[in-house]
Amino acid sequence: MGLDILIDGFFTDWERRISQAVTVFDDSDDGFDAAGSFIGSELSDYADIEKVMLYSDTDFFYGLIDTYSAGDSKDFSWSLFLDIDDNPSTGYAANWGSIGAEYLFLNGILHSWSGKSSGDWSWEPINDSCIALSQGIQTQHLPEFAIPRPRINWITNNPIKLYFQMNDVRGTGWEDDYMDNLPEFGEGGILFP
Ligand SMILES: [Ca+2]
Ligand SMILES: [Ca+2]
Ligand SMILES: [Ca+2]
Ligand SMILES: [Ca+2]
Repeated sequence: MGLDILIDGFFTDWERRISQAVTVFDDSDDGFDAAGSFIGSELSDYADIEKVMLYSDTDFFYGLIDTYSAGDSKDFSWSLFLDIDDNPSTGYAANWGSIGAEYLFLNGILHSWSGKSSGDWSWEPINDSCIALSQGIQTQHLPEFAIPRPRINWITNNPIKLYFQMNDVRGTGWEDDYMDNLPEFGEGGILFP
């Protein structure tokens, strides 16, 4: 089993799979601050999600986050919440409880939820063979990843639900961050495939 999409932070190899991939578009200038207030055009282009592309084969789940400009990887962080059973009552209550995430892919490191109640921010990193760019690895690239499907316990053809966040790391702590979400706050997740 080999990778069907190259994890190199570049977009061009997705064109080969454009008819099979799922593309979900996001609005421009629709970010929020950490308090949940709309900040619109203050969001930097490199943290403003334009679209995500999703694709899977038998072995891997692939994704790409396309922003309005490529950024230096130290200026942003990215998160993907995965609701593997498409059930908001199991896992972490992400996106204001509209999805229930069993896994969190944070800057390319997979985590398994270990909380007891749905509001617990409790994640265990999984040491594994996920492949991802670009956080602390390369700069001026778009985040791209491949997750082996057994690592997220997704071995059926049942759809999973996904929620993306891109943080503009402008200050010294999370409270200084501006963020963009896909789907927007409280609006659930993307069903894939
Ligand atoms: Ca690529
Ligand atoms: Ca956006
Ligand atoms: Ca769930
Ligand atoms: Ca958005």
